Amino acid sequence: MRTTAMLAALLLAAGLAQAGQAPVEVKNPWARPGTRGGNSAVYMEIHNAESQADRLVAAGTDVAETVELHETRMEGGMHRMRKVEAIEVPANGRVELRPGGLHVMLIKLNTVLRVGDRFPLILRFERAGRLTVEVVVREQAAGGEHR
Ligand SMILES: [Cu+2]
Repeated sequence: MRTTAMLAALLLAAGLAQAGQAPVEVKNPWARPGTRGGNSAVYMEIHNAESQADRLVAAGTDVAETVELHETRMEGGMHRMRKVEAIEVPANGRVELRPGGLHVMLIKLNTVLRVGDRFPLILRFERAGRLTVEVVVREQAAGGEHR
């Protein structure tokens, strides 16, 4: 299965990454509720304490068949999503994944995601290596809109 292969690749990459003080920190990871077979998206703040920029290059989780890095842009008055190769995390800075902007796209959920549910998400950074975060499912913050 595609997810399994991806997780295996992430685990391999993690084994090669150097262990050390966490240079990258993820705050408030959350996902929108979703139905089995449907889609969802994960949002978070990524902080980088290093003096060099890092990049989020992959993400994986068992709750979805496919996981992609996406950005949403306004085009002709409409929100359009597209896949991106990586999400830049500036040196001594942060990047925010939020509704209407960058997000981790969960495609074809293997399970229902209800408000209050939690699931692990593996993030792979070019420099910082692998990081697993616990994502909580909650309703979208007021004013935000996905798609
Ligand atoms: Cu998306």
